[in-house]
Amino acid sequence: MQIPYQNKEIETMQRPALEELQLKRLREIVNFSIRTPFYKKRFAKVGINSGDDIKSLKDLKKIPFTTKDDLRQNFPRGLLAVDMDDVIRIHTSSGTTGIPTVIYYSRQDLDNWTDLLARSIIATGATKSDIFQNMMTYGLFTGGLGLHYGAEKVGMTVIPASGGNTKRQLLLMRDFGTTVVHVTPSYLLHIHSVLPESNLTVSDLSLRKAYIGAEPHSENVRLKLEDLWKIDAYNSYGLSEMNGPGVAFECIYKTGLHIWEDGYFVEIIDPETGEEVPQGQQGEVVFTNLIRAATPLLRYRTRDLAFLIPGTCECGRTHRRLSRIMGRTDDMMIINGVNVFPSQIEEVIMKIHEVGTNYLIQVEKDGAIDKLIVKVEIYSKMFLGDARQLDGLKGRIKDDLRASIVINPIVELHEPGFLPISEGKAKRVLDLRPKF
Ligand code: DLL
Repeated sequence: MQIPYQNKEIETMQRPALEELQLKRLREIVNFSIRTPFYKKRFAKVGINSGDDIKSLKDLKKIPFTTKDDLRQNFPRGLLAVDMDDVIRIHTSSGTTGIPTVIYYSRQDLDNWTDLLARSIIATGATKSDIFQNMMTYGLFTGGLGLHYGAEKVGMTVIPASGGNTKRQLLLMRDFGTTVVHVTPSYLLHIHSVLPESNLTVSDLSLRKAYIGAEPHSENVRLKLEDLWKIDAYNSYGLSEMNGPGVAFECIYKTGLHIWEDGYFVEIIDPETGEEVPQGQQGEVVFTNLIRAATPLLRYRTRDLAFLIPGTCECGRTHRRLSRIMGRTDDMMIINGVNVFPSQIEEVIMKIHEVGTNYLIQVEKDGAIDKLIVKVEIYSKMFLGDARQLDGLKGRIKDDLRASIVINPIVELHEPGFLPISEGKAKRVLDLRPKF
């Protein structure tokens, strides 16, 4: 079988040469990092004064981990390593309390990222003849613009549809003959359920492939999507802190996600001890971005749990494969592809003085779509007043939540004592979505 490569030399590079390339890039990135007050201080503590002090890849382990909190505490420019005039784009990560995590990109950074996305697309067998509809949200979220530029680089015809408006998505697919989509798996399931209302069937459309990512999903969800749509579905993984999508992507064999190791140095650690786990064992994924100068991030703890798949892939690529994401080490929820921490919700509702102390965050499935219900107890005197006052309060809570978490929740108001009181550690989140 003809294996499609974008850059065969790099993609099939023998491991010693690949590691040599990683070392060269790591040294360069250390030189950029040292320009930031944050890393300068960190490196001083471990005796690193320049990239030359990194003698082998093992020396990376001298550098302490970087966390999301480090990014927040150094907001907005504490991790910026180039002149602001050289920054041509900003993305931020969803799912942070108050302060977002910001990533700056220089022109070269964007070119590097785009290149990896083009590589990912080509690895799935797609070509310039494909019509690509990007259903990931355009904006500060990296799923929109990231894939967009990658697909243009491949030469595909790009439909920048962004998320939502399902009937229009289907019309675009029909009218322009979309062959490839990039989408969250839950949304692609939902779109299928809307086909009858749009008087369409799968055979009226030309879809052949879907790139599914930005949220956890099981092998069964992939198989279901492939069966419903009669397509091939490829797992697409990434995170804003590592540019966005295109960190790891499945090739035509769909046996795990190739981590583009010339761009990202991967470690899998025991989240408790920080020590590297044996190959094949599940742990927390840690990445060092080797291809971004404007916001260098070294040994970034993703909080995602996964493992490296032993052995090599039939495609001939030497870049190792990551398993699907098995869970998280923190309480971050992903609701319809948007990251939300319970603390964000608490922060909003506790600012509203009519709200009492007990609340519950419930997440459930409504068909394929995630539904967020925020149940709050309010002081009983509120129930004695005007019903319009209650509606007003509900509306206010909803608006404030939407502004903070970018998700439209259902808000329920309850009298004190309605919600269960937990003895000991409060259980604030009830996630009723099926587990995998
Ligand atoms: O979700 C980037 C992205 C966009 C990836 C489009 C793929 C497609 P963030 O908003 O920063 O960035 O969220 C990153 O989402 O740490 C994982 O927990 C989760 N995630 C992303 N892709 C997958 C996936 C984008 N394929 C966080 N499977 C990550 C499971 C995923 N979880």
